[in-house]
Order: sequence, then structure tokens, then C-alpha cells
Amino acid sequence: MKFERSISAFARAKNVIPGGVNSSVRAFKSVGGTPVFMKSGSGARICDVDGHEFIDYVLSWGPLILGHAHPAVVKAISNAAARGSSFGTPTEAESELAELIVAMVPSIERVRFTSSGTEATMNAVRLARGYTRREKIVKFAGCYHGAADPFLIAAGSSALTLGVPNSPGVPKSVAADTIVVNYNDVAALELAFAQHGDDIAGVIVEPFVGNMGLVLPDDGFLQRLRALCTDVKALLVFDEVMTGFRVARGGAQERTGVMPDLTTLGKVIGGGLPVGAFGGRSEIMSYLTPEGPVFHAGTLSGNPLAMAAGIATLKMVRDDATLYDRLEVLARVLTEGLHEIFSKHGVGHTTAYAGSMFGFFFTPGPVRNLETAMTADTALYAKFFHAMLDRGIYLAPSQFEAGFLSTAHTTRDIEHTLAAADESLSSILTRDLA
Ligand code: KE4
Repeated sequence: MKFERSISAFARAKNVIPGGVNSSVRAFKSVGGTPVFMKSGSGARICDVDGHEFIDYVLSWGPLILGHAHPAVVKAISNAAARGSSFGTPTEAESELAELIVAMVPSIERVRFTSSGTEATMNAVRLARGYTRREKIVKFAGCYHGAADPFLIAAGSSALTLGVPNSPGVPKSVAADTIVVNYNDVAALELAFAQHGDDIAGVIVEPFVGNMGLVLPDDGFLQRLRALCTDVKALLVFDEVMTGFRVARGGAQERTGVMPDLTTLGKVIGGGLPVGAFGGRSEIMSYLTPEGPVFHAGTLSGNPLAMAAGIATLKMVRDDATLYDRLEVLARVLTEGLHEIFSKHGVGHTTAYAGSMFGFFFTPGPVRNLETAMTADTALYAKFFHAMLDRGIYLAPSQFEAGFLSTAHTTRDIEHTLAAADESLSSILTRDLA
């Protein structure tokens, strides 16, 4: 495939935008080549500025569970836009979306909206600190909670991809209050609690990690984490910005039965428009201004267009009883097919799926944490990414990301993807042997 228009668009962008992108992971740094500039999407497909069409497994990094430009979502946004885009006042749409979230996410009694997942996690941690009057937070190496200072320590996603998991610019004083533990390492977690217990305001965790690639919790890990937080009265924050309405209708907390004290959400709840949210028990949420002392604000928090897109999306998620079963079947067929193809070509790999999310690593695995994720063959991933791109399949441009399915993906799409994967590995391995 030729990407002339993307190449010139990238050159233009770099004149006025650092790196030519507004979010680092889009820059193709870890897979090489020029980021593909997209111009439209419909259902499971996106189209780039050169007119190439791709089956899309990134789906804007998770939000588009109904696929691109779903008619009900487009209609909701355009109807809302015709009434005005923002008022800076309360609107009933905010209550309607909040009611949908409260009805479907088991631990959430009340919720506050933001305009991004980063704002949601940042405010959830401030609330945990204000509620407990403590300062330390615990996070897990390789987990990503957005681009706020407290989280850019051993961070995943594009911080990991770009080799800056500990970003410059984060003050030592901030880093000193972030305790980093290895994911799935109960012994290390118990040690951290033994050392810092009564100083821990909260633990923030991706219950199913999407930002190292997809890494699932060991049996009992989340249950132990819950017990440790309860013992020292620290708040357990499930960062479900990615897993919310993705691994199950009620997220990882519904799937595992482990109830956090606070949950952060984003992506799906905005239907592709900028929304984040944080919520939990009413008593904790009452600590937020103007009811309580912990400050939160945001000019476009609860924006009417974003609320309309979220309401249209969550109503369809609520009313489609078999949605998650169907998507998990697609994810299983895809990952089992990839397993067979990788095995056939003698490529070390491991695969995983949960609800509408899937992932694979080019390492024999098991991948249980950042250290084992980092053994993945990122050079092979880069070749595979481009070979699949040339065959009309758009995967995440980084080994350390998850893949996503939508209600618009079909079994024929999966068959086409698996055929492309088989051809891609054949061509890569033949070339490598030449
Ligand atoms: P945003 O600020 O990007 O809306 O959300 C931050 C965030 C918080 N928590 C989790 C678990 C997340 O996955 C994210 C954002 N995810 C990345 C994808 N790995 C967004 C893609 C990007 O950075 O452009």
C-alpha cells in the first residue's frame, strides 16, 4: 500500500503540532513508518486519506463498541448540536447518562463527569486523598491511568511504548507519594501494605490491564487487593476507563464480583466524544464540592453533545442482552485462530481475551506483569503490524496495547483477519530467511 497523502499530511502536522500528533501513541514510534491519517469510519471499518479501507481493531482505543458512525449515535449528536453545544449549566442529559451508569455499574451510586479519562483518574485520586486524609497511592508497574503526574511512574501504554514510563517533569515530591508494585504480585503488595498501610489513601488499578497489552488478573489477586484496602481503610479505585462496558456490561467489577470504592470510566460512556467519569458510594462522593470540601470542576464536564452520544451508546448496550456474549465469541474465535496461525509458523506467542477486548504478545509467556510483557518481540510486532496494515487490517500501532471488537464486526471480518495474519507471517518469515 502507498500512503502518499498520509506522508504529506504528517509533514504538514509536524510544522504546527509536536510529533505531528495530539496523543503520543498515534505516532507509530514503536512500529515505525508514517502514522496513517484517517478521514472517515463506518461500522467496523475506517478509511484513510489515501482511500485505503481497514478493518479497525483500535476503535479509537476502545470507545466505539457500536462501531464507527452508528446511526443512533450520529442522530443523537446532531439533534443535540442543533439545540446548542454547551451551556455551562446543568442539563438533564447529565442526569440521564448518570442514571444509566448507576444502573449498570454495580458499585457506583453517584457519579461525576469529566472530559477525559485522565481527569477522571486525577480527580478520583484527589477524592481518595481528601476522603482518607492520607497521601500515598499505590499503582502497578505497566498500568496506565492517563497523563497526570501521579500516574507517570512506571506507566504503561504510550509512556511504555516511548520508553518514558517515568516521564521527565514529574516532581520528585509527587513521585514520592506513588508506590509502585508489580501487577499480580501478592507478596509485593502485602509488603507495600505492611510498610505503608496507614499512609495509603488508595490503590488505583486496571483490574484487567489493557495498557501493557491485555494482561488478566491471576485468580485471587483482585480479591486480595480488596481485602488489603479494607483492612487499612484505603480506597480501592478500579480504573475502568478501558474495561468499563468492555469486559462486561458492568465492567471488571461485574465480571469478578470484586467491588471497588471508586471507579473511573471513559471511552465507551462517551460513544466517541470526550467523556470521563468517576463514581462510587454516595457517602464518598458527597466529599466533592459543592457538597463537601474536595474540589472538582470542568468547563465542559457533562457536555450536552458528549452526553447525547453516551446516552445513545449506553441505551443500546443496556438493551442488547446478548451483546457481550456475541463479542466474547468473536474475541475467542479471533484469538484461537491467531494461536493456531502463530503456532503453525513456530512463533512464540501468548493470547488473551475478555469480553470485547483481546490481545496477543510475541513471547511464549505467560505474560502476568510488565517484566514478562517486556520480553515480547517488538521488532516482530512492528513487522506484523505493517504486514497486516498492507492487507487492510488496522491493529494497535504498539505491542503494549489491547485490541477491541464492536457490534459491527462480523465472523467474515474475523476470517479475513486470520487469513491476513497467516499471509503476513508467511511473508515476514520468508523474507527473514531470504
Ligand atoms: P484519556 O485521558 O486518554 O481519555 O484516558 C486515560 C486512560 C486512563 N485509564 C486507562 C485504563 C486508559 O486506558 C486510559 C487511556 N488509554 C489509552 C490507550 N492505551 C488512550 C490512547 C491514547 O493515549 O491516545
